[in-house]
Amino acid sequence: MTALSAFPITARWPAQNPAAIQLYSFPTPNGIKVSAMLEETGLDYEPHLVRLNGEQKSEEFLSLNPNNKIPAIIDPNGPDGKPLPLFESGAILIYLAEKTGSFLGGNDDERYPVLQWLMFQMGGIGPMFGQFGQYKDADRTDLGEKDPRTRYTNESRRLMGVLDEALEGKTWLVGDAYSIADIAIWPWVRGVRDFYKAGDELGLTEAKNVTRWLETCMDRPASQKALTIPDPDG
Ligand SMILES: N[C@@H](CCC(=O)N[C@@H](CS)C(=O)NCC(=O)O)C(=O)O
Repeated sequence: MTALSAFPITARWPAQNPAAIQLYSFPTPNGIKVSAMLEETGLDYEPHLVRLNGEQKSEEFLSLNPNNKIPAIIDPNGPDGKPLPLFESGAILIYLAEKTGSFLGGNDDERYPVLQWLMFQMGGIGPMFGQFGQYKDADRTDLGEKDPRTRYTNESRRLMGVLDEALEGKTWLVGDAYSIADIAIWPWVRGVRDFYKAGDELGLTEAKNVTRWLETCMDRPASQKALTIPDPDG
């Protein structure tokens, strides 16, 4: 049994070269980002086509990325020589850059600006250009499933569900310590509940793990302090 065969995704997309990084993707912009990086680095990799006609929602694919989106990878030779499964193209780019010591800026001064522009893409360019593409051809009198409010509601509910599952039986999102993964997400979940008052609409009320986790995050003195920094009445 190779290390890879422990990953259910390999039953549907078998590895011909189990020593290589396994790439599960489709050539959309987010997919191309990772393929381009793999080509640039010269790392040995094996691409698997995941058709976006529902294959990304198959049980096998979800076992690697519960968020049903390409790209995702498994590096059979990850940190400490152990296999590393990873999704989210930005995280994969950072991982491959650190693994190869390349494309993270020419020196330490450039590292954080590189990450800044990567986040600019992940948080701004990708979601906004992508949503533009979703609605570009929408018939304004009959939006049907393309109605933006329906799409954003459904997608937000789906993401809440992914988060809830990720927090099953866990205090924190990753490992056993509070991390920037928790810090980045809880203020948005709180915003859904307290600012948008959309806890029911976006599935937070039924997401028991997220609700518990939000309370734990918000109980931290630093979190409580952060709610009024800078003082909005100041
Ligand atoms: N934030 C994710 C976004 C990935 C993403 O949106 N992938 C699209 C293709 S570009 C996808 O797989 N969509 C299928 C779906 O949503 O069901 C990343 O950067 O990896």
